[in-house]
Amino acid sequence: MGNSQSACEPYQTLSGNELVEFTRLTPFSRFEIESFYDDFQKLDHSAQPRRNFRARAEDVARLPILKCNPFKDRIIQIFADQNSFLTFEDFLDMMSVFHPRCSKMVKLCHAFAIYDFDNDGYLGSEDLKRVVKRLTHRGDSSESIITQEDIVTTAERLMKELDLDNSGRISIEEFEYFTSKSPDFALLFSTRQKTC
Ligand SMILES: [Ca+2]
Ligand SMILES: [Ca+2]
Repeated sequence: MGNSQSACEPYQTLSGNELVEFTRLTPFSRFEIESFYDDFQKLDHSAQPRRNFRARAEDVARLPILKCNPFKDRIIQIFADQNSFLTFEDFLDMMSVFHPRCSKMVKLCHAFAIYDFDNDGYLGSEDLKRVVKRLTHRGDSSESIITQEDIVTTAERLMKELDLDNSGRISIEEFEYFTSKSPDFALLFSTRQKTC
């Protein structure tokens, strides 16, 4: 997504060309994009708002759509750069995954990547334990409402159910098969998750 205006130009609003481009490349309406842009620019606390502003991951994590999501850091990490900053384009790409019109396959691939904590392309036992722990966290703390023993038992049960070829790890194909019967996985990218 290009930016036809100078990076040094003070922030005013998105240009007509940018709005046309963003509405073409994302599922959002012009109004939604302008609203997102306002929200995004509010994360810029510098004296003079900048067009090339990049938001810090920890600031993005405090936005209402993410702040109660137990995987917010993982979600943001996928779209942020190596230094944990997001441009407005990165932000729009991330918000697109939350959109109801975003395809199930795109949501599925992102969910798989978020659950794959060690980034080895599979969901292993340790990944599942971390997923279960986060899904059962207590309020906004990192503590689970179930015991460590129950976390391990639940992760083992999940592994047994999803690991169709008994390889000891879950491939994206096995994950896809599971989620085709259990659509709740998409709640990870639901805009309804607003209470912690
Ligand atoms: Ca893994
Ligand atoms: Ca397997």
